[in-house]
Amino acid sequence: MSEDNRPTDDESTPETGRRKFLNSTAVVGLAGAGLGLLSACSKSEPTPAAAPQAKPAAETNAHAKGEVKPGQLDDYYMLSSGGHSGEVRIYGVPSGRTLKRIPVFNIDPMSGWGITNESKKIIGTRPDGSLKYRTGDTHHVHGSYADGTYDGKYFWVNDKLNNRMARIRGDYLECDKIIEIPNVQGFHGIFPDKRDPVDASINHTTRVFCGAEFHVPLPNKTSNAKDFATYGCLLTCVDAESMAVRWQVRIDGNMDLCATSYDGKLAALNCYNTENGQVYTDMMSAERDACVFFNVERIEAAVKAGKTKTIGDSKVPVVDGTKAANSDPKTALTCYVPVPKNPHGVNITPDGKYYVCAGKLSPTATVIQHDLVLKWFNGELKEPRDAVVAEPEIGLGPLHTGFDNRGNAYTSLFLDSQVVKWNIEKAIAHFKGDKQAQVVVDRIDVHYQPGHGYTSMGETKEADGLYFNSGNKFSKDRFLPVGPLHVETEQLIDISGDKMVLLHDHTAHPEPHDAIIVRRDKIKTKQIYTMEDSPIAVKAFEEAGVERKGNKVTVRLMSVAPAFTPNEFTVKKGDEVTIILTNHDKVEDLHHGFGLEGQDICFIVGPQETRSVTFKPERAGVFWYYCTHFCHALHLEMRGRMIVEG
Ligand code: K7E
Ligand code: CUA
Ligand code: CA
Repeated sequence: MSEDNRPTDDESTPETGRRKFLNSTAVVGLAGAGLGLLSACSKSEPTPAAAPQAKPAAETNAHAKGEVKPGQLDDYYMLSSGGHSGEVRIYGVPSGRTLKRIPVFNIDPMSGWGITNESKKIIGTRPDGSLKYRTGDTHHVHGSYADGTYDGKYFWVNDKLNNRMARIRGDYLECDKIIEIPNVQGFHGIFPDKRDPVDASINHTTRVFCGAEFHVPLPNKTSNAKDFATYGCLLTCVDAESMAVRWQVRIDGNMDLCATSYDGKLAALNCYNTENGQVYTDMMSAERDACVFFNVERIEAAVKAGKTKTIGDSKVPVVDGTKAANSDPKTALTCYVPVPKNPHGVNITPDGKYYVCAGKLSPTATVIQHDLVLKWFNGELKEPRDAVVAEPEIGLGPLHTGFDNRGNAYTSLFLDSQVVKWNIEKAIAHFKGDKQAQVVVDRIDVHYQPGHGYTSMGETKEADGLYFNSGNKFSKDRFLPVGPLHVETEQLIDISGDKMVLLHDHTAHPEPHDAIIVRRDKIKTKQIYTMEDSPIAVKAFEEAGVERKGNKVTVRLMSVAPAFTPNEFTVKKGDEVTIILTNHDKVEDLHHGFGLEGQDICFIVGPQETRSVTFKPERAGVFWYYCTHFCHALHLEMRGRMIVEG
């Protein structure tokens, strides 16, 4: 056990650590039972950085066979989308243990997300104070980069349902910002850039690119509904820091998933509906669709030069990225590389050389060479299709591709229920005419129908080639049946050898799509909040109590285990009551909950954190508030009364 009670892998016997933890809790408990002595809680100082002490697996390879013994820590964080649960999850890899569920586009009574004033402000409210949205559909989580690898600062996730993008800050692993993207529907793929295409000194993420799948009338007016010529899709660029929408690009076809180059120059999005079809038969009619490349530097210049339009009420500058307007490579903003019909995911190799676009309806993967696309933009390559350097047949229903650090790609095959390992250089040799080249290296059955698959650190230049996680869409017979709706299967595969080896299954609540597997030293979390960060913190006992201004009542509360101060307050029926609660406990993990009987209010406050809620009591009477989060031997006794006068 380290100084700050954090377990480390050096802790040989879990038992020792456990006893120490219980001891320190008992001390806190006794101190707390002394009733509200603040000094008793400052025993343990805030511990800002939580990077586990032991070396990550990339150095020790400690868990290469996927075994994490009791008391041991995982080597990676896996940040996963939660689909139409609206949340983001964190799993440990290789164990598959669930570490956290981060509420984002959903409502979460445990933490109070969508219930506290602070979270409502992030989600957005209507004039009457109610939430603007309560649902979301997350597909893709990606992290901010510095020097071609994760810097742990931010993570972004899309909401396909209400066309929003959320940011999660890496230190608390909580959502801190949500924006709406104008002029689009079916917002699907996202990817942060990895460096600036113009300013060489900016070697970190400053933009996030967002694709949109569904064609909508531009502008979206009922009178345009039958006029398909007005329909279109846009690529959106969002500023990583301010989260403002910087610009949009009008394109032909639609935008599905996204990848960005390591030099910052290009964003690539696969397009399955070049036909601009409204029904699936139309969307499948063309033999070829496209992988569309966006020249970021030129787009930024066009925006600066004012070669833009706006759409409807939106003030976002929109540049023209359609084929017709970009036929001259030397000035083109976009390059449409033809690929077999209805492709899905696009991923870039860790060395930054190739994009792999999966075939979906075609049993192929298309390999597009990055510097050849740049050559096309310089007028040195005749046709965009000439940037394709391989198109191996790999199996049925290829969707997504992960990479190791040895030149191999791992593609999920939805229809075959397999993951196929194939070698990129061999595929290129085969495409050039070397029919002896053995492109496919190995295949492994997964259970069943995989969607996304991704490797440890595989979206960075630090890809380590140790693990591949297969996110399967159907679990069928893999787990105890729990009624008509089955749990999803996540399968961890050891890719460190020539042959892929299935290590284990773990469950996931429906329904994850994409995830990233981030080495644990990349994420440095804070364990304690900073009281000063909240402008409304109740900083001392003298500040606690009730303040009335007309029918607006502010109740300032403090929590110190095992008591709320004050433990009684009085308001009137119909008052607009705001409760502000500051948790004065400083011990790591010592959260208190605040549940208020009959008022639909429930949230937690972490050590040194402040949160607030506003509501109108509708009935007179006595209503207990109690601690919902087990905190202390006297947790059940931690409560107080709200008296509502009629
Ligand atoms: Cu293939 Cu939304 Cu990334 Cu699902 S998407 S799997
Ligand atoms: Cu405070 Cu339970
Ligand atoms: Ca198509």
